[in-house]
Amino acid sequence: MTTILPVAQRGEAILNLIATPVADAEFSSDWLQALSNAMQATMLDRNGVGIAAPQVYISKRVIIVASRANPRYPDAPEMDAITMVNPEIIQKSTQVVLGEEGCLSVPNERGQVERAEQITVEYFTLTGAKIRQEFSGFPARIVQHEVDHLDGILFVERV
Ligand code: K2U
Ligand code: ZN
Repeated sequence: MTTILPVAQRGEAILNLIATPVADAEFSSDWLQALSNAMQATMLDRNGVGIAAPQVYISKRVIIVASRANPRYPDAPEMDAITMVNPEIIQKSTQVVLGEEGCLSVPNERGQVERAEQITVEYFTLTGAKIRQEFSGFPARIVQHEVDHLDGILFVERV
């Protein structure tokens, strides 16, 4: 059964917290899988290209990144949704790029945000496998936007 969760809106304290890392005991758990499924269903229901657990009132370091072509980024790559647990951006290009962003927690607002063009992210899968992956362009933007959520930062604070 698909669970659509309520999405926290700007001004709600949960969005300003530093989210807690997922504990080792939670990897490969039904709980973590259910959280990922609910986050993905909620993101898709809102036509998002990403979502962070704090946005659905869970202050844990879990994000989903799911780039797809959209009106603002017509040439964005289509990618299978990636669930990242305890993501860390370990490298950022000096080259930055300005781009339009929105946020499921800040409806009816758009803004130009400067992000690193290319990043390297280390994260864990739901079963605890450690992954190191490079992203550039729109997917890199989404990762940076979602990791900001884990650190209590909304894109409007970067406009
Ligand atoms: O975290 C969120 O609130 C989801 C945002 C993610 C996002 C990241 C980078 C740039 C824009 C948005 C939602 O996807 S907002 C809806 C959206 C979708 C495509 C392009 C712009 C905005
Ligand atoms: Zn957002």
